[in-house]
Amino acid sequence: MGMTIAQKIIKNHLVSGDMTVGSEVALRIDQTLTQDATGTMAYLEFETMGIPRVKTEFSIAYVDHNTLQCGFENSDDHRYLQTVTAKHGVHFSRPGNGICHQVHLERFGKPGKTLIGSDSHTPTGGGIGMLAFGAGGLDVAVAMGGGAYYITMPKMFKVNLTGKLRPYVTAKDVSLELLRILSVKGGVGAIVEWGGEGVATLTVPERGTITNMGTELGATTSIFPSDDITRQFLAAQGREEDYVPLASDPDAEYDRIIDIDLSTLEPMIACPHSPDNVVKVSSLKDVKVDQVCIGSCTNSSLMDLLKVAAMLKGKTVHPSVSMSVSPGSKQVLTMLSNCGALSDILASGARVLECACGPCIGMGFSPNSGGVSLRTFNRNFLGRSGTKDGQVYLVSPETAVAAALTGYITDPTTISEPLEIQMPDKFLINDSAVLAPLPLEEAAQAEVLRGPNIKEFPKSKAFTDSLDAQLVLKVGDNITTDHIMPAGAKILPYRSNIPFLSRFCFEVCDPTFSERAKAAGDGIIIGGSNYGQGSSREHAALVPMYLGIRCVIAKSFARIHVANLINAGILPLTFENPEDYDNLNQDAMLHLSDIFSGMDNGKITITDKTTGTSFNAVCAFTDRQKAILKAGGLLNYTKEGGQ
Ligand code: MIC
Ligand code: SF4
Repeated sequence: MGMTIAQKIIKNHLVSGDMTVGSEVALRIDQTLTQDATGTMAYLEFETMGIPRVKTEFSIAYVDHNTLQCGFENSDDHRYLQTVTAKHGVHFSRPGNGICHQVHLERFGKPGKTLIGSDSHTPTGGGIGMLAFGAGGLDVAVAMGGGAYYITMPKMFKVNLTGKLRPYVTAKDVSLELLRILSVKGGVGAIVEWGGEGVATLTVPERGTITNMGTELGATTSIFPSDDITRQFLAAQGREEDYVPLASDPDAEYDRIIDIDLSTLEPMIACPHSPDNVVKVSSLKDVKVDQVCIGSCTNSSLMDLLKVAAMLKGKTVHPSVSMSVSPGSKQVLTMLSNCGALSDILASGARVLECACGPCIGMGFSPNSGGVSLRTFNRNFLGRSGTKDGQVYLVSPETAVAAALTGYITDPTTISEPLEIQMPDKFLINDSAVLAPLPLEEAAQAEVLRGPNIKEFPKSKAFTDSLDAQLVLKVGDNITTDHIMPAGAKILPYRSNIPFLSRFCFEVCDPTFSERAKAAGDGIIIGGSNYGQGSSREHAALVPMYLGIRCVIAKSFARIHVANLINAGILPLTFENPEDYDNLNQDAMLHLSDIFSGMDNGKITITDKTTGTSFNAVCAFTDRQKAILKAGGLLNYTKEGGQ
């Protein structure tokens, strides 16, 4: 039987396991990336493992989430990242050099290679034919140390593209259309492969937009073929030698095929507060807009911003709209500046921000109270913008500019002149903001600089065979890691300080959670379906662990979060009968017995001591996962010699 692109890359990197859907496979990882907000933890974990130098082909640390250096905490984090990476063989991309996924696509991504990154949008690399996964920091630390990355062998979905996008209809609209079809749960357990004749009409950055947004489907990852377009992009980036062709076999089998005709697609928009709440832009045309933000790892490429500049040229942003543009990288910003496009953006009244995540992670540009904000980003979860009642919509850059000019949500296909922008034959290459690690001889002597904000990694408890714990929080469906552990300007400087962060855990759902969980001692959280979707931040597991959470029982879990829970030594269980969820009340005392044999049999009985009733929760842990849980987390397990 023929193979899909992903199956071929998995086969080439298989360390152990068999490739049947649902079984565990261990993969050799060629490249790793971290960003600052998850990176400090990942390197603290790497240091704990006691391995002197990374064993990957290429590892890099980006600083892009919090670059502001407001206060010593953030500056200390940056200094720690710069010195720890230099010592251990990791490249360091300085603050201001750009957003990790954009820079990685431009400068380091290679077709056919595997990449894991401590950021959920690492699948952006699929745009250049990499098999790229978002992962928790600890999994990245293990991969840097030469360890394998474990995933459940996914199903294969194919999106078959035909036709060609019409002017002002974009790759972002393709992503939003797929989210409309599949929902934020629709990709769980699957790799989404993009194929069909329409693929040849999409540039690498457009493909990157699409694989980036695949994260919002809950997919394990997304990938495009590596073809002549990929070769041209690599050549324009001065690295044609990194090109290898990649295609699925003609008789490859897919579990599901979805057809999208690019030529009939219209501009789409995701309404508050979920990326799958998608309708046509034309259906919202009377909605007044307060703010427009362009950028993020989804839509900050040179092509995106050249289009933005062309639409803004000679025009003025509507007086009631506040507009920001964050270029994705120093390369993008420099090229915009050299060709004069930057002046067109500035002349329109838009504010140009640093090449960083910025407003996407709530670092500035929070909307006004109740304000409507149109963003070219990938997430519009409640409160993520920094304004709890902000109404955040996700759109393409073209739709964003149309709104910025008119002051209302506007279908861009109705307003403008033709927009003819060509990919450049040569990008401007200057990697001076990427620092190479120290040579081996110097590295051994080099000092790692830590500030007082860098606190110790919290210690987790090993499991015993039974557990009595209080049900400290009951939440509904689609809880995101932004609900569990919010980000934003106030909190991001403390990503290396779990005790401080813990005050904000679940703040948007229940501001009393942190205090109550601490007071309860051992605690249990009850969740609905798709618990832990969104970001890869392992803080959403480490902080609850620090607050005493021992177990989460949900209707279903998101992939990266469930791995992070196991890594943190928190037991993730699924309701055998989802109706049992309805009978549980916050504050109940729960008793779990025979946990070890239950892990083996796949079923654990839980008694609600408050009502005297019992119910079953199920699990399907691999032997390795059981050993990790029993040890109280991956770090303990690794220290005890586990692989
Ligand atoms: C996000 O987009 O939510 C983030 C911030 O990039 C996160 C990582 C983090 O929380 O640091 C992600 O996507 O994994
Ligand atoms: Fe940064 Fe936003 Fe991309 Fe996350 S989604 S990496 S915060 S730009």
